[in-house]
Amino acid sequence: MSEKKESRDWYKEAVFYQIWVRSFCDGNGDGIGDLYGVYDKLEYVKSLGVDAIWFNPLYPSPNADYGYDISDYCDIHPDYGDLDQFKKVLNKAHELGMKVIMDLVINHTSDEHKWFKESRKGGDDNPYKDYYIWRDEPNNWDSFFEGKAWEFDSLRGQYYLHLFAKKQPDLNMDNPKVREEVKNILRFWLSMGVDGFREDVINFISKKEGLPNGIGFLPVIGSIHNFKDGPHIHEYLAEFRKVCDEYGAVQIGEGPMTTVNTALKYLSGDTKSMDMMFSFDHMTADCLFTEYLHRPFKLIRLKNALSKWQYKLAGKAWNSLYLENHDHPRIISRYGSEKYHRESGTALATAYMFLKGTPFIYQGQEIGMTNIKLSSIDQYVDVSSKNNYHKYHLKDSIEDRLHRIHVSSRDSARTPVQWDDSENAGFSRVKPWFFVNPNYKEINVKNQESDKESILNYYRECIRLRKNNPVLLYGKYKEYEHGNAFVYMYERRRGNISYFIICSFAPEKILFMLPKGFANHTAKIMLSNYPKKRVPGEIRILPEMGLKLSPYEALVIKMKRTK
Ligand code: TEU
Ligand code: CA
Repeated sequence: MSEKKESRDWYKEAVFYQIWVRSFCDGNGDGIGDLYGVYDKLEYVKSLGVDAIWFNPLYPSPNADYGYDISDYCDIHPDYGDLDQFKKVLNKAHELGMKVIMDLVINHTSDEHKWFKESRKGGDDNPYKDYYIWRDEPNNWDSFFEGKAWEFDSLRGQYYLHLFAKKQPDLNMDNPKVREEVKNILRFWLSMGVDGFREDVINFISKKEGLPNGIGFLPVIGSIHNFKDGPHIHEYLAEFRKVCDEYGAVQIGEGPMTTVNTALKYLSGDTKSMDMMFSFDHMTADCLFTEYLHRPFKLIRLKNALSKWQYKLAGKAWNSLYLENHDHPRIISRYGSEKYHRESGTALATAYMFLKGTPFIYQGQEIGMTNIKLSSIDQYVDVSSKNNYHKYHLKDSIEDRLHRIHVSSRDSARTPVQWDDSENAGFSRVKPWFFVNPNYKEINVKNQESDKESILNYYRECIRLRKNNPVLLYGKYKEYEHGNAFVYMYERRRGNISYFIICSFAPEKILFMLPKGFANHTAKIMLSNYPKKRVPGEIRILPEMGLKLSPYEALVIKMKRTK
């Protein structure tokens, strides 16, 4: 155990792959992705060069929020297999040299969890009575997913709090019994051999005493200060950290609306309870707060967010790096270009994979899967997409409202993975549980395996270059030409060796003037997404007249620094 403990820092040199199992691969032919499919694809995952897997919730769930409404924390959803199959997957992943982390969702359970069913009954000697947050009168908080944050329960004769969907009642973390339950869940999975947790909306679990009203006229946002980074958050997380310490388990917190300063409290000093936090700032370069409030993409906003986190965490804490996950639409459709699919997909990979921190790759991102555009809201299944559509912009035309869903829906990240060009994209022998993106004939793993310049093989290149490379792992970050609206350029430096990462986000050719002092230096090309134009391995003299960048051109060059 102590050996494992000492090695917790493995996450700093790791690349993670995220699996949303329902859409990953169907192994038993019922149209739903499962752990049999995962088992068969572990060699593929390994072939990317990744070191760890994060599984979205695999537990029994009525799927009101696709797994984030858990009805049993210590079992596997029958759609995905059973505990034995999970152990097989875990062991095989370990044999292949990959760690496995689970999703821990403890802000809320499903309303079908035994605890909630019992809690509804009330009664003074009921041990589950105070497992949830019950009140005679609701306050004015909104939920994120379904109207007001309070729902009346006729059996108990009281209202319960749900910050997310109605079927996701919030646990009462102030109750020590609930915290004991959480610790038991941690121990259950850790003693099985799991290597850590991604902890869902972890900054929401402690609510302000008395649950005061929020500022009424601002939906959701107006009440957030009453439950984000709440009064006891760091005490409670210290209790959970202690359990994780016993096993050397890695903890990654998901914190909606986390700022750098609040994140640092979780990541450093006396209150350190997490090894990394998922931040959201860089997810709003094309929207306000959330993708549904869409605005045109601006590279400057992306650069602001990335640089802010790079600079402010430097020397104090470790970043997590991602462009996609199960909650966000596909990145090429957002920050890149479906027209320049390969070019922008590889440029986006270059832009984030070499930042300081641990990169996460979401299933399908490595082949550049794009957003799906379904023709009616009834075809969507995500609770938040449906809610947004039915609640906001009701005066707009159906087309306009549907367009908002096309650019924002979480369902775009949840279409079946496109393995090949056969029926159902090779995801399943039968009709899949959800729509396959019609572009699967062109965009699929099989095609890209055989194409040296594919997005898939480019991700492999990125991971290879990053691996065991102290400059790219630990070197200092510095951004250049911040004001440039089309090019993101940064340096990773250690000692006298620097890597420069240059990515164009322009859909046409541009001339990029290198910063002062760069001209006439020799540089080695380490990676390029136009490998015929700039051959990796070649040494070039940097031009005085600027670099002619092709659409979405990205390159990594290595230079010796003299000062
Ligand atoms: O996400 C938290 C979160 O901030 C999102 O719900 C966000 O508000 C939403 O994606 C906007 O569309 C976590 C999980 O990652 C998400 O899948 C769950 O739905 C949510 O918590 C509730 O458990
Ligand atoms: Ca299945």
